[in-house]
Amino acid sequence: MKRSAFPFSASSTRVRVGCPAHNCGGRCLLVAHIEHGRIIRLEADDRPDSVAAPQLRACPRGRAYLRRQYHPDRLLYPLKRVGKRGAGQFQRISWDEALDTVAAQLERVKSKYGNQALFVPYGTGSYNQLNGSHVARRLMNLYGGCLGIYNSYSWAAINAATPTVWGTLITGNQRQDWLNSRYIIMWGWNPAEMRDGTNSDYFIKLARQNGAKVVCIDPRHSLSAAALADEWIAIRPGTDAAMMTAMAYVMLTEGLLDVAFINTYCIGWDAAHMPPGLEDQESYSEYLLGARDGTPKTPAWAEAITAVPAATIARIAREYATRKPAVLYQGYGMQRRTYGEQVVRAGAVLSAITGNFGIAGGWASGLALQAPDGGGKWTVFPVGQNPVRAAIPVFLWTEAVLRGKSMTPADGLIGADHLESDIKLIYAVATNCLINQHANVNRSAHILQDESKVEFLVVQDNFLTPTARFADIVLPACTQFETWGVEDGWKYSDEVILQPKLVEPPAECKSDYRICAEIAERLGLGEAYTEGRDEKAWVEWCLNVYRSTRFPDLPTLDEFLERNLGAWSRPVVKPAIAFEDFRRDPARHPLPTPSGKVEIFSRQLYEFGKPEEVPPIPKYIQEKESPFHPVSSAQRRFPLQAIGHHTLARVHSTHANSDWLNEAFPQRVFINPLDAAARGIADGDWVRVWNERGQLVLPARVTPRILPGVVDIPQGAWWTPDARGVDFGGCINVLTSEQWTPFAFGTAQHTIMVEVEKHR
Ligand SMILES: Nc1nc2c(c(=O)[nH]1)N[C@H]1C(S)=C(S)[C@@H](COP(=O)(O)OP(=O)(O)OC[C@H]3O[C@@H](n4cnc5c(=O)[nH]c(N)nc54)[C@H](O)[C@@H]3O)O[C@H]1N2
Ligand SMILES: Nc1nc2c(c(=O)[nH]1)N[C@H]1C(S)=C(S)[C@@H](COP(=O)(O)OP(=O)(O)OC[C@H]3O[C@@H](n4cnc5c(=O)[nH]c(N)nc54)[C@H](O)[C@@H]3O)O[C@H]1N2
Ligand code: SF4
Ligand SMILES: [Mo]
Repeated sequence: MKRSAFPFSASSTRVRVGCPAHNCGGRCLLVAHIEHGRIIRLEADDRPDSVAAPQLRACPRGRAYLRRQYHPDRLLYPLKRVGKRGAGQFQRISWDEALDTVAAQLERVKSKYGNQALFVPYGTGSYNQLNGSHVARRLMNLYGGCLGIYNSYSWAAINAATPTVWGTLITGNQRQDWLNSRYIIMWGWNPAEMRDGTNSDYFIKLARQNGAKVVCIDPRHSLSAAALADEWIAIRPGTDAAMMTAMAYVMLTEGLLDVAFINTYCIGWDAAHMPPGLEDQESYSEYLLGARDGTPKTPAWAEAITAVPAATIARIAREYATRKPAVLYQGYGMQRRTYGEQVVRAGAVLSAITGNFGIAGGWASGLALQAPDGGGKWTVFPVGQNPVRAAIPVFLWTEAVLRGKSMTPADGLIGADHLESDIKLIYAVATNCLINQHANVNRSAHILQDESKVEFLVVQDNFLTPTARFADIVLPACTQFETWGVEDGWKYSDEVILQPKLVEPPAECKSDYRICAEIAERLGLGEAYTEGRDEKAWVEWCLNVYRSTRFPDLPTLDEFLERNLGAWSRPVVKPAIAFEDFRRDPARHPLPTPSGKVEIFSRQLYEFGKPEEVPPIPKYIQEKESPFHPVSSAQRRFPLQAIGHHTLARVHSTHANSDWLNEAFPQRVFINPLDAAARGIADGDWVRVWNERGQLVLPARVTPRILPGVVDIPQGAWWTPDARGVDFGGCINVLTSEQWTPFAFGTAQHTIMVEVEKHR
């Protein structure tokens, strides 16, 4: 490839550049063709390819990026609201007026209510170090702080539950090790579509070429079931813990387990191996055999719950227990549910009792950040310390608006036993989580419409999103091709990717960093915020951090630019294996759990004191909104389970307005022919989907690729209500519930029931 000259000349140039770092599940390299100050073409990584350092191959979203970059609806000027909150009526204003207003409101709310009234919500529009919500967090931290958040919409239950078993989140091997595996279960995992680290699908393909059998367990015949698996097992959503439990039952009763091994490495397996002082508690084998509750967790028991035939459950149990080494990889969709913690623990325990941890080709299930160090450092840009210690679980922001002052640690509040203020000012950067991506859109809209609650709302984005329509001030951010940036991998990371500024921002757009710096200036914090650096200088600063903490051989910015490197990858020649030491010598290398062992029984969960919803051993618990509720209840009106998978068409709601991606992956509700026939619905018909929280109207895709009784509305389409509040955009969050999981206080957005009928 031709070298490029920086800064770019007017003539044609080809530049390697990181695909804009949204929360897309990957991090890839693009080659941008630039002519006369405009990007005219994007191609995929053209560097040499190897298993140790594979090309960072782009997906359709990256390849279609120019439709977003040059979209006619890009925000170009600051706006101020002129109509009612949420009505979407705005007027163009100057940057001075916009930023003076934001600064004045910050000062007003801070002096009236204190720093706890200020809030920067979860927002994942940019993981580029120089853009996105973290640059606003730095501003807030310098300004005395704002109400903190912890956890995420992505991984709430899995983040909280994984360490209750393993004591750490770093339970995964580096992915090149999958090539050593003989059996891989993709459990609710869809890496062919839901990017989960660039190249995860590629490594599964290589493992399969090496002879691994791949099984996919998903209510949908997903792209991964089609492209990567030898077998698809359709399962009823929210019941995976029952299948996992029955698998353990089969292993136990058929003598497929090495009990001495289990008792060496684990605590809580049987009555003789319980934590000291808790010997009278129910052990895992007692639960499996039904010794206390009278219900043996047989495959037949699980069949009635999961809709998976008992013989299949037993066969998968035998295969996973004997065809070693084996990987049980858990996706995250099934933990975004009412009892999301249980499925995570049940899966982790299966990997432990079968001895599939700490060995090449195995996999200690759970979140599985990669050994040895957890992979990427999501934020190296120095956001600083938040002087406000109080933090809420990110999913509970509406509670902090409605009743912040009465929230307590029982609501997941940490760092304080109460809050001094409700949320009064929101500075929303790179997020659609106030409306589109949060649960129960109609409820969130109602809350935000009330100007006596959130008194001031500023939104900073590239488009007038459903969230931005509720703003008092809208600030136009440039795209990541229009400023300097740098990023590392998504979950798995053995690379650093540069995002040189390719083109000038259109009209009056500015970078997130520049906007925050200009607000800082007005608050008397200009120098403290920038430390004299512009975006490019901070990129150099970040490269130095990567170099000193993870990648000693990382090139300098000048080398990156001169050689048009785009990305730098550390080859993985000898993949790291999680828990290798513990496996070799558990006495000398105990796990960082209270017992030093794998905690099938968790004392921490026991002490949490909610055994019905947070049992100390993993259990299947029936969800509140489920097909099993008594027919007299509301569930009878809403007989179908609805899930919303992460589609290849979008990064959540980002790209929702892309014409190319919408043509390739039109937004539809996927429904089984049996359910469709019962309702007189034909493929392509417009249907109404509703429950007690809202309704939407969209086309139906009638397909046997989804289990009967389940519908799927891919999450992330833009909420587009008509005058009566009926959504015509296909946004599943008009139907989802704001209820949270019992231990992690995380989103349970996938647990909902709906009804579907033909739209007339
Ligand atoms: N029902 C349901 N809801 C879900 C999920 C689900 O599975 N089901 N998944 C949840 C998950 S896992 C997540 S992570 C969240 C994601 O929710 P969000 O974090 O809200 O992610 P996006 O919807 O992509 O919104 C990001 C916004 O950032 C903007 N943006 C992009 N780049 C930039 C930039 O450089 N600067 C600025 N200022 N703006 C930028 C985009 O235009 C977009 O409006 O959604 C959650 N919501
Ligand atoms: N293309 C694309 N890739 C993405 C994203 C995106 O928006 N688009 N977002 C990224 C982000 S931020 C995140 S957090 C991850 C999210 O990754 P996940 O949460 O894993 O993604 P989902 O699509 O919600 O769920 C994965 C699979 O689980 C299935 N599933 C749903 N419920 C159940 C269940 O109860 N049991 C079983 N067995 N399967 C179930 C779904 O049908 C789907 O095929 O994806 C990342 N990658
Ligand atoms: S996976 Fe993410 S980084 Fe890679 S091309 Fe797709 S959108 Fe871009
Ligand atoms: Mo996510």
